[in-house]
Amino acid sequence: MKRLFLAALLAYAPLAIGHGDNAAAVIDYSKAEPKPFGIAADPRKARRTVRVDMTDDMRFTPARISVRRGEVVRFVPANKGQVLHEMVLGTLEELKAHAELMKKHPGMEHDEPHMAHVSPGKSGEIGWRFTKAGTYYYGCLIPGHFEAGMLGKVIVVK
Ligand SMILES: [Cu+2]
Repeated sequence: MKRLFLAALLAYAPLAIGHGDNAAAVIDYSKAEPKPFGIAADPRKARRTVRVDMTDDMRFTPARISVRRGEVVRFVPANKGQVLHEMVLGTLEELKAHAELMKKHPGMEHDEPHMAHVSPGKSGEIGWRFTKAGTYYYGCLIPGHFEAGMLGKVIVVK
């Protein structure tokens, strides 16, 4: 199972969609693939914008967000530090597996609608609909950052 997931990650890696700093890139939300933690959604349809600051002390602020099931959230991760940071949504298991993969392949390009890579001083955007109640996470998977505790929690309530 884990092996399959990693293989899938590698297979999708070259399909760079390009958001974050390339906010102009177009994502076709009608073709969004459901994930265990929800589905990509057009951020222009969001009623709510959640700004998340990312800092070089390896923290997200806020580090805990509560959303309603079905609600489209527009996340705006802002990099307040001096180094690259990213916001990647997922289950804790997926984020851990992905962080391991990033450690093994530091130059690995990964880009999908549930993540934004953000250069210092810039901000990115993720549009997401959480389709199931539960606890999900967002992490920075740049090698060393996740391990240092760069992790936040999304509580999805009914
Ligand atoms: Cu980071």
